[in-house]
Amino acid sequence: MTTTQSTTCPYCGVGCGVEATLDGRQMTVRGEAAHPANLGRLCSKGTALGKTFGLEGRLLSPRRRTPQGFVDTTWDAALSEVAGRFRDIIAEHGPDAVAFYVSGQLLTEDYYAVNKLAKGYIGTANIDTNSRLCMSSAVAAHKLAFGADLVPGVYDDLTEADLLIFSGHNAAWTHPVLYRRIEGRQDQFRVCIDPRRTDTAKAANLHLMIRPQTDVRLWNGLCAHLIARDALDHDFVDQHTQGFSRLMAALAADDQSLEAVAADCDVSPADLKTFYEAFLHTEKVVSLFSMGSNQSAQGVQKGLSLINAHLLSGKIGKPGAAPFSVTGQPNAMGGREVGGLANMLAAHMDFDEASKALVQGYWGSPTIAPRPGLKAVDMFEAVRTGRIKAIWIMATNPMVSMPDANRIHEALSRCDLVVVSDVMARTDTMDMAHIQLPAAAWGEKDGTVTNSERVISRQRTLTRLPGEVRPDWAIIAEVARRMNPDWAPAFDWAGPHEVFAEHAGLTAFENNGQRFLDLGGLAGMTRASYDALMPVRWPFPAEGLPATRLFSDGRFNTPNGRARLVPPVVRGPANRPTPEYPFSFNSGRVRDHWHTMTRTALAPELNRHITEPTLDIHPKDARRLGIREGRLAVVTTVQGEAIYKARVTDDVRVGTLHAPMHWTRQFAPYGRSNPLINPAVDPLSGQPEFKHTPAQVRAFGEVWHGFLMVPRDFDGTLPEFQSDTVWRRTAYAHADGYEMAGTGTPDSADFDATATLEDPATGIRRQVRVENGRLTRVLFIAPIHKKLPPRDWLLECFGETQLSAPQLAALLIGRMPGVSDRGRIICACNSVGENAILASIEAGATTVEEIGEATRAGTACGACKGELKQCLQRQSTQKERGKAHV
Ligand SMILES: Nc1nc2c(c(=O)[nH]1)N[C@H]1C(S)=C(S)[C@@H](COP(=O)(O)OP(=O)(O)OC[C@H]3O[C@@H](n4cnc5c(=O)[nH]c(N)nc54)[C@H](O)[C@@H]3O)O[C@H]1N2
Ligand SMILES: Nc1nc2c(c(=O)[nH]1)N[C@H]1C(S)=C(S)[C@@H](COP(=O)(O)OP(=O)(O)OC[C@H]3O[C@@H](n4cnc5c(=O)[nH]c(N)nc54)[C@H](O)[C@@H]3O)O[C@H]1N2
Ligand code: SF4
Ligand SMILES: [Mo]
Repeated sequence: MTTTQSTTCPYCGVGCGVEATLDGRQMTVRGEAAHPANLGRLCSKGTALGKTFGLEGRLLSPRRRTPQGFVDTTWDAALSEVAGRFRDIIAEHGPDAVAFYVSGQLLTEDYYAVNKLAKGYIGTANIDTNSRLCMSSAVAAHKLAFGADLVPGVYDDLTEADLLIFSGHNAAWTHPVLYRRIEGRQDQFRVCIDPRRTDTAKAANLHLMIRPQTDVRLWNGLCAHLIARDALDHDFVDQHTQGFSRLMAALAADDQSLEAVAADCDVSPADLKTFYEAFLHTEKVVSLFSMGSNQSAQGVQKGLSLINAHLLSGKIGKPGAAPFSVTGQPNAMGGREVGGLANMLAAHMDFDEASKALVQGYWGSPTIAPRPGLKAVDMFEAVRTGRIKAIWIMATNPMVSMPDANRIHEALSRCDLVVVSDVMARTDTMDMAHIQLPAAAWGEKDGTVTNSERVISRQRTLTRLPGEVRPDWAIIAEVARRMNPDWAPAFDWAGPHEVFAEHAGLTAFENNGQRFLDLGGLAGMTRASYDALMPVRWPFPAEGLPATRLFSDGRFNTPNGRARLVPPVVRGPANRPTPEYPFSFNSGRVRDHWHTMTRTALAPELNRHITEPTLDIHPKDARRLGIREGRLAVVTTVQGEAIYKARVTDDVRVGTLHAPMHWTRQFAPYGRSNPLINPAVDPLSGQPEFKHTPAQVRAFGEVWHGFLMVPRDFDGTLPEFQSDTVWRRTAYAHADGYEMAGTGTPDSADFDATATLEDPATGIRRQVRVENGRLTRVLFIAPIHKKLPPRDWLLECFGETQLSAPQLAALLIGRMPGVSDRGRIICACNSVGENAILASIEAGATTVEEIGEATRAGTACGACKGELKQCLQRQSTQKERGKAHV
């Protein structure tokens, strides 16, 4: 039987509507044409949702750790143990001895349930979320400037704007569907502010490739420029803001001349002037800001300085004019609404006495957390030092994603009780659990998420719950009921619709227009109306939907209704590079992977764009340090070490390094970024400085390299490697491929080969095993200066149930004459490799559209169009060079 449902993509904060059709567990997806976020579009990750919906790797029953490893247990035993041990620890050490670390990938209902349990019943605010790593600087800046965590922009503003600024935001890769909206606006001027030349930067009209962490200087300079040129919106500043003279005095303390600012930011004065003048002369300006802004020890100040420029010029609350912090995770915004951050109580309320009384009154709860709890970095430190004795982690993988990851390992190793709820059986964090709880995944549960533009959408159930999995909110409610029978009525929801209705009710409770976050219009939600809920934007008070745009009447959520112009202060030279660690190490995302790869690594299409962790380093630095393209490089920081494949490119600045955040112990134990990252945080928001850690780099000096391939369905266990072998794993359609290298004797990765070819003269070894006509192992090893064959054809051979004679004969050569390699996959949706794209250009394609006609690349989600353009440019410069030689 097939069923079709409207639901919402579980990846990024764009929040695209998805129409999913299910036949058994076979899923096909389409972008939902009627959804306001995507109007029918999906990116490569959304398109591949069907590929990651199988049960491969899922945790299907609760398990507990024993000395012999994890064993299945019953829900009854697992829940009683979690409830009992939390209760005992609280009885002995007080409520602050337990903690919850949750996630912007929980649904609003899950988030609400756990926040209520922690703050209203246990009485601790030790509940923080991975949004601390993501949005907390923007949250703090919004609260300071607007009086509450309010995002003024909506997606329509992006197409409405005449000047669009990407500040620390690689939207082309991280919010692809949103990015595609602006394609139709050829006349829009786009500025990208990023120390790296990203795809977003390459497509912009102006790229300010600033010195890392100089954003505040840049935006302050703009504010000073607006003042000096008398380009303020005086009426707006007079009537709707406060703090102007203090801001002006603070700005005047620095030399704000174009030359001085340009020198500090290390951009040309001419480019800086172009940016400032464009801002000054354009009425409709949207400034998107994301992780390059938030993930900094000055994250809040970066946000404030950008917001100040909009307030001074009145470019806010109008169509096409807004400072716009985009959310990363699907429900980062929903989590902020329920108050899942340790320093917020609930529903945009803080820990003042009035708010505490209000929330406790609404909940009818026995207690209320008296004060803010520990923020993520401090929380794990308290786990490490034993102040926190039990932690429950839900829907996040802190062993990979927290800064200074080795310390997280230390913390969780020492903790008395680690409970982890996840959908996958093996993650780096799951491996640390005492109790593992199997959560229902996307498509198996009902709930709501709120996207970047405050639109609440439903995620809907598509299939029965597999195995014994349960939705997160239901697990939390059951633990609460078992912790104390008196609490049972407060956690006795009949379904997520009741949780949502209660949450909506709290936002409206005794509100009277005091808090802009008001979902009163949704408070009476029944199951039927919840099931039928169409995407809706808040605020949504009981009296009906107000204007789309916040602040359109110039009224902000501060006591006197005025926005605050807060002078951004930059702290001293903390966290500066040193002679020992002279580089600035930056980290972030690649186009086709989602965070710690627990889901996207299951989709071969998504693995082939970037197959292994790479380190971007400038040619000047690489030359000086003897680091070569494609060879391994070792990065060290005070905190740790990681080994990456070097990509020598002037897309990064001299003195800076960049690596992806995604790889884990399971895919590249040596290529993990977060053991490198210092735990410096913004003093106000507690957000870690993921984008900047002082670092050193050197060549690894491998003397051999090779690859191993095993069938994907082989036996589920990873091969054993020599301890000095650096390896990375990639899942392809039929086989797992391991890239290997080392400085000592080559790894033999022992297996019984059915054919071996050893060439003592060259030092090349090739081994294969064929069983009943099927290929079951391949190992190629060569000295580093010898080339290895391309991998595609061999990988494809794993899909053959009966290899032909010519195939068998070619195995040890590693390639089939006449069969060409696809190369790096550029278009993930249609699986088109670089080689086919280059061939189409050779054959005469001169535009992205013509490449699409010839190869289908770029004709689905379009996220690769930037790269197609770059292929065209590269080929034409090569031709030019060729001509010049003749
Ligand atoms: N493909 C994909 N998309 C995703 C995600 C994913 O994992 N994969 N995750 C989602 C999530 S949770 C998030 S938070 C978003 C993040 O989305 P983005 O913020 O766009 O992504 P990042 O790559 O983390 O960082 C953005 C840029 O900040 C730049 N940067 C570094 N230092 C500075 C600086 O000092 N100043 C400035 N101006 N820029 C700097 C980096 O070079 C980088 O290009 O993406 C969401 N979308
Ligand atoms: N170096 C570096 N580190 C970073 C960043 C960076 O830019 N650089 N960015 C930071 C940012 S912005 C973010 S948002 C974080 C993200 O980091 P994480 O949150 O750690 O990353 P995910 O891989 O998304 O983890 C989500 C986990 O939840 C599981 N899961 C999925 N669905 C469900 C569900 O319905 N219920 C439950 N219980 N589990 C589920 C997944 O299997 C996975 O294990 O990383 C941060 N870390
Ligand atoms: S842009 Fe892609 S990842 Fe983000 S919600 Fe849309 S389909 Fe999902
Ligand atoms: Mo994020």
